[in-house]
Amino acid sequence: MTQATLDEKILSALRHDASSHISGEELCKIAGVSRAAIWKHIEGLREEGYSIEASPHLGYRLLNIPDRLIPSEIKWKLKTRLFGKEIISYKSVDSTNDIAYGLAEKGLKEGSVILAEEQERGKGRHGRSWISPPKSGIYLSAILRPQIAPSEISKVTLLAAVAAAKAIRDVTGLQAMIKWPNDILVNHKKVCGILIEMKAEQDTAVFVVIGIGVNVNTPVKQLPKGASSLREELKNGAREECISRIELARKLIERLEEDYFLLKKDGFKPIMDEWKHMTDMLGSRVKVVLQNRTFEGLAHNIDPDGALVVRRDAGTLEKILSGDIVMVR
Ligand code: BT5
Repeated sequence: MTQATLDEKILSALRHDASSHISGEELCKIAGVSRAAIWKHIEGLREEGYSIEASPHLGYRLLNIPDRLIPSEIKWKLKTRLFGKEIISYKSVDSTNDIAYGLAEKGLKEGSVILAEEQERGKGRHGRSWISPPKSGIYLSAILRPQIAPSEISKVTLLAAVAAAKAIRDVTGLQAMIKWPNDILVNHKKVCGILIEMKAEQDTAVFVVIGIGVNVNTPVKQLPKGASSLREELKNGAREECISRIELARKLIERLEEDYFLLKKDGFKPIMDEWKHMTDMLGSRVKVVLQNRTFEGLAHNIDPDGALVVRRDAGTLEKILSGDIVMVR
């Protein structure tokens, strides 16, 4: 039996009824090892940050789990059929998207999730970087193998934005809003960004990597101007404690699966409808920044492929597939 599975057995027995103790003898039976081995593993779990009470007469009781992105903690109570069945979590990586891309090429299956406590070279779009301080944010990449044409990739971006905004709302109650194509804002400040990467062959996507970065408990001074974290925005609303990254990561995975299955079953329309309910940019004045030009206009609509349609001042409609949008206030 490997260390991980024994730890897992002990934890799952402890989690089963966290309000009462479980005797050493019972743990021995469940795990199939000696009392000395149980003790050694309890000590190991404590070193990892678990708070486990040991009382000579009553046995062991789980008091607290560490707020680390531990796969078994995220999987505990995860309500999915496919997503998050495989979760690989790293302490530090260059970019979770790069890891996920490499593993997807080697055949890692759909729904697998890569997480990291820190990214040293977190990626934004168009070669930009994503600041990824340790232990306070979520850096997550999920592998999808959708049957779509490469030209439909915007649909996946919008799907990921809807899923991320809903997960943030579920866990924090904050009014997370979407800004096309890939920003999640709270009080007009960016708290989450999404980077979609794809490997395509001829006319189909071989796999897609959805990368999501969320500033959860991140101190604002570590973030670029215009950015914030969920904790910071909650503080303004008087809640002081840290937000559970485990709970949010679990919710992100659940929402991604739910929306992905919805896309497969009913097509893009329901996702697009939800997207429109979670944005306040349609009808607003925007500056569109493309690689070789910029212009202003009114954000008019999202077209059936997920592109932004902007009405230029001369009245013409322009479809934007990829670019940056600055809100003009
Ligand atoms: C994004 O790009 O917003 C996509 C971010 C995706 C990050 C995730 S984390 C997991 C996965 N692995 C990766 O390597 N990446 C993905 P873009 O729209 O280009 O925005 C980038 C810009 O946002 C930067 O140029 C900064 O101005 C700003 N920025 C950088 N770090 C930020 C942060 N932590 N919070 C808010 N804004 C940030």
